[in-house]
Amino acid sequence: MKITSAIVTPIAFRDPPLLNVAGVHEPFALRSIIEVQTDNGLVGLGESYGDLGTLANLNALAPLLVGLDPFDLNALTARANKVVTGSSDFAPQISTSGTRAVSVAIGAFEVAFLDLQAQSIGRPLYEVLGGKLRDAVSYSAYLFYKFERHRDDPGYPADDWGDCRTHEAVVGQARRMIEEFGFSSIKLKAGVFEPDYEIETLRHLRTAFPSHPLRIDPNGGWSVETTRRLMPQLDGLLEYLEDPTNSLAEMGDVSTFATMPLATNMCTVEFGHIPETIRRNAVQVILSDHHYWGGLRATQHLAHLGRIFNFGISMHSNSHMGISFAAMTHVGSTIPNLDYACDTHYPWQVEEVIEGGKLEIKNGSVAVPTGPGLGVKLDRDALARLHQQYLDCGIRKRDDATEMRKYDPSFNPARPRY
Ligand code: GKR
Ligand code: MG
Repeated sequence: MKITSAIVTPIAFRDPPLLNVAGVHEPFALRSIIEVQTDNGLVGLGESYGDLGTLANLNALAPLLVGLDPFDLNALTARANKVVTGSSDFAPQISTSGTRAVSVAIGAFEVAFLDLQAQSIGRPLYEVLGGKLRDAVSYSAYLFYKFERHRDDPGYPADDWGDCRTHEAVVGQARRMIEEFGFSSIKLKAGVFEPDYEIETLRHLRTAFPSHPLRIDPNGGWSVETTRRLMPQLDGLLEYLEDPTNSLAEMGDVSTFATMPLATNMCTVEFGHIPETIRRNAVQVILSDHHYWGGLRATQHLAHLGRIFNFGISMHSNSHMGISFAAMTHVGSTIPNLDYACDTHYPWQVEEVIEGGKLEIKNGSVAVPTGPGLGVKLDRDALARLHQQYLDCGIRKRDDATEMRKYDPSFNPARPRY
């Protein structure tokens, strides 16, 4: 089996006006869809970021994959490293910075390679990852404060979640997520309002859902001293506290007085960050993400380090489509120490690029696809439509801060905000 072409198609899909410390989501989120074709007529799929920097790397790498055997993941690694860093070494150096772009490029195509490997033997992808340990992977209700509609976009219909900036509206959002999808844990995206207000929202959630584990994620919006002041209020309320502060050093400081596990998808984001993370005992849970850790096998490696160094594993999410969701679910099914329900933005998405529309979330979980490979196929009409949407929307890089200035011209995304 030899690769005959690799195609990267940027898409834009509708995204609600969700609030976070950086600002507010724009009317469209960007992704890239990867198709790798082989001489035996198979197509392997991948999905990654859709910003110009990522697209440049993926487009530079794509032609260099022609002729490779999709089982040759080492060749993929070497070529990704060469394209992104210029180095002829087989693999990126494990340093404290700088490997992320290589990992993103590997991750985007590795999923497609693994999809091809599994399809070629007629087995589901989880089997080439060592086999599944569970039939379904759990996800959490990912709550956001949000505006009712996008500003400056009169043609864009308001979503059906409404304005969610009060405690009651966020509880209503959680109720709907739980009724529709059966989630059994809850994450609140924070860093938007005064922390005391956001903790009051958490208390409302606790009252409405007494047995659902709660998490809050201010994306580094709080200082160490603010987090210290808030700790008595958070004590006993949280399953974990995600990225209250913005660096490993600060997370290490918070860890000395935190009464619950700390989690991150911002401070420990490369293998080179693991030694400092452990040295400082900076976090007790790492949110894996195959898109930037270097693929599905790298995600398994990260989870294995968790077993060695005693940190828990959860999973991070950005706005994404069903190809990523299937990949997350396959790898999640193979990780013994996936201790927490994973994040997903999927309930916020109304458009889809895979055949048959959106994957089903039932009882808070997604069933691991059992068809050959990833178990999802591209809907070519949808791909063409979402690519046209990309061409038309004019967004080329996510910029929540500029979007927020349409509502509040004085908005400053600097962190810590509080
Ligand atoms: O989409 O607003 C968002 C999230 O804040 C996202 O950008 C984060 O990467 O969900 C993510 C997180 O857990 O930090
Ligand atoms: Mg986070």
